[in-house]
Amino acid sequence: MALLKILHYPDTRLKKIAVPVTKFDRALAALVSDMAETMYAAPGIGLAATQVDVHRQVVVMDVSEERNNLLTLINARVTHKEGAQVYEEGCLSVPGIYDKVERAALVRVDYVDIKGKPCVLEASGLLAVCVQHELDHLQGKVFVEYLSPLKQGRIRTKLAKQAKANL
Ligand code: K1U
Ligand code: ZN
Repeated sequence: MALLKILHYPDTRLKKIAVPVTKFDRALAALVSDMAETMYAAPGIGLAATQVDVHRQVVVMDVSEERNNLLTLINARVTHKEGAQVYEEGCLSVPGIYDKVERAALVRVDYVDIKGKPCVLEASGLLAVCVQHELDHLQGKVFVEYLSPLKQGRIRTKLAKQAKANL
């Protein structure tokens, strides 16, 4: 197992669109295991492969209090969205920034598990927020893109300062 490096906004690699997984092999299992370890260590409640510079449709999530309910979504597609909710989101690729984003309240998602078995997830509340946030990453979208251009500019300046300070 290994901790992976998480890309930080506005790294252009976060804009890449992930391709579907076609091989359900040991390399995929190792990627999922490393992503889960990286998410738990961060700590976070989700991580998309895009954030670790792997451009394949792989997401790990765990929104449980006990941190013992790992969900792995591969080749996920939202098939139904309903209602709206606003949640103050964070992102491991945008450290220290939290802001409100409106998303669907309920989502139904078709995906396959790590063995390629078809599954369906129905999610509401934080899980629904997290699914939508992670699937956005796979499409090259970071949550700050829902914010005003003014806020996005401030976030870029703040993160550039942080990056300079960490050199
Ligand atoms: O995708 C990511 O960058 C992970 C992100 C997921 C997320 C958080 C909040 C709303 C939507 C999506 C995070 O996990 S940020 C860290 C965080 O929220 C958290 C960390 C530890 C415990 C509880 C929350
Ligand atoms: Zn994120």
